[in-house]
Amino acid sequence: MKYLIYLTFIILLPLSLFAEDGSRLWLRFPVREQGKAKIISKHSSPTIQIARQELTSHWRGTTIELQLNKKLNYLKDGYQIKSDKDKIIISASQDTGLLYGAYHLLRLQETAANLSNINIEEKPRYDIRILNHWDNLDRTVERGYAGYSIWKWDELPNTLSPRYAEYARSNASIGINGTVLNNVNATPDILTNDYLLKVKALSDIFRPYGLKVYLSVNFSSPKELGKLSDSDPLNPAVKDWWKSKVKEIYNLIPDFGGFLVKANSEGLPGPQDYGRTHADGANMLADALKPYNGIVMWRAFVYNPSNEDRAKQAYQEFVPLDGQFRDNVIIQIKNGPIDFQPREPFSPLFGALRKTPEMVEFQITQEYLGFSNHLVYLAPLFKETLDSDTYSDGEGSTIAKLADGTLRPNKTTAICAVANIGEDANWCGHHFAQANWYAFGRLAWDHQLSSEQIADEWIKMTFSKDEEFVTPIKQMMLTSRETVVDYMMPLGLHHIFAFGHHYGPEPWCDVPDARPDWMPWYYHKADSVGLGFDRTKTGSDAVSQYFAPLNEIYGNIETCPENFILWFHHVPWNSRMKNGNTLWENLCYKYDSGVQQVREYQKIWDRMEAYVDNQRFGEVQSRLKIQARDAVWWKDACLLYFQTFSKQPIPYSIERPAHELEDLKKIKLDMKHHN
Ligand code: GCW
Repeated sequence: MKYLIYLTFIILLPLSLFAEDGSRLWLRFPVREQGKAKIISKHSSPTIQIARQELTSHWRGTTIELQLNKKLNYLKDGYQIKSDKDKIIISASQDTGLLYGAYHLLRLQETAANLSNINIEEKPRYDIRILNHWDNLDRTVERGYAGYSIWKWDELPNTLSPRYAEYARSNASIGINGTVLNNVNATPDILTNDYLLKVKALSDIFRPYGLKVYLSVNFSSPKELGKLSDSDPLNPAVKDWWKSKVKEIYNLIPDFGGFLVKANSEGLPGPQDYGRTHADGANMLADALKPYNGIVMWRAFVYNPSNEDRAKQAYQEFVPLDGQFRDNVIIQIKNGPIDFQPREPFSPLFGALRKTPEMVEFQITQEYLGFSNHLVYLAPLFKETLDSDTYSDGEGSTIAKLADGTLRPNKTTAICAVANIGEDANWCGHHFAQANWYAFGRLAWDHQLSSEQIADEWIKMTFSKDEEFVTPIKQMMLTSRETVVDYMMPLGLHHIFAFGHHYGPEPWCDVPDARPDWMPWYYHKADSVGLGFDRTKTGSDAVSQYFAPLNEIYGNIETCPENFILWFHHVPWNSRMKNGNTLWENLCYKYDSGVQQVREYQKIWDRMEAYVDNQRFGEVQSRLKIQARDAVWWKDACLLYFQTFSKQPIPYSIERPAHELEDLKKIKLDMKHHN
């Protein structure tokens, strides 16, 4: 019997090695034939060793020389790649630059780009390009939909999963150079010596890939862990506790990056517990980190149940503190003022802090975008924020340029996103969700890349270079974000998710005694007059937090972009929109168009069967079925519910509802999260 099991294992092994389970991500380089061109380098380091190894194994072209050149330090960890007679020279001032250059060349090879007369110079737009893992120490992942955490805390530091190096390599291949290992809802335990030894083990694996480790910290750690009487940032004993903790960390991890902090937000402790400000709290940590060049990423995601519009609160909290932060503090701001919705206008805090560096926080994990069931390519969402003009320093003050130091020189610039990575074989749950990890890395490196170019690269590296495949799949990806907006929350609707989770619709939800700002009605404000949140001057006045002329543009129902109309206005059901239809009609058409689009995606995908391996084809196909069913669920739930206010028929030209409202109201998904 034992023998049989052994035999089956041996037989199945080669199969599983080559199973197309998606575990290789976009790194599907062919193995290079022997006896081909050489890879030369005068210098050596563990990082250069990896660069050489990658090229030796996978590069099929001419000889490559890797050169360290201090004169190129103006490129930071960027690089040059140049054709030089019969070889190609990659040069950089840092060894990580050489590694990034090696991956750039391999990407060109894999996307069938022209490799003659190469002349490339690349400088990353942001210094710190970092993933935020919302991974808990018990290996659950907050808002994670790809299985348990890849960090096996219980086995660390003695057992090291091969996935750790694969993770670092994948990040390096797209220029990501930092990772926050644990959830912003941090437990003090991460700072115990036991855990720090585990963190050290990970950082030792990541280091040669240029990937620095950061940690989320709980503001109460001195009290909880150090048994101090409080965690007041002005208490000298608290300051000393952090100083010695930071010293302990740097003794273990000399290149440790710094702390990420969620404080006084959603019930977490913070400086305000002691009557201090966010600046007091951030500065205390910044002082402890300063001698080691560590930084503090202090989150602006703060809001309280109050009479004030939630969308205004981060701005109100932080603008008065501008100028009070140490120079190694960066304020980390979610792209929108509420919370990673399918579509939000940008947070008005961008550009409003004139003396304090700001960084964008995106969410790669699809908390509000169908988890890992829905195919949604997020580069267009990321770009929408990055390309938004805040007008803070006049026309052209885009968020990308404010945060990358172009408009306001910052000592350190950064950009981050909440990861969608878990233990699943394909890392991200949905094969296409890998594209969002990829896209974040590429945009963090260069926000000028187009969504289309990034999709093009990713498709060719991940699936196929055949244009018959690339063209329709790219089209599907590029439209997928607008599609999800259409079937979930068109025209500026937001946060009408079910209370127990953020997956399905529950616009009717009303939980007695629950926080109003966690209730869908707080956001959609449906009544017999119309729909939408009045944030104009006569409403909550959130519009006034935007710089001119946006305050006027958003504040006027005539000029407000229609994709934000219900974000900023309470619009009468019969109000005419630009295409001549009423609000109610357009709402119906939008939901319907979202549903029809997903049906199109199913057809597109089914036609592609010949180009994709069976496993990935089948898995994507199954998830598209779920997405199509969910889209109908969303459409029916929202239209049938809003119809109880509009009292108008659903236009006869569109697909009829497939459900009864009362049945939809009974659906309760069993999910662990509260709001
Ligand atoms: O909206 C919330 C999410 C929480 C998350 C929080 C945050 C980590 O639903 O799960 O907690 O945002 O960003 O801090």
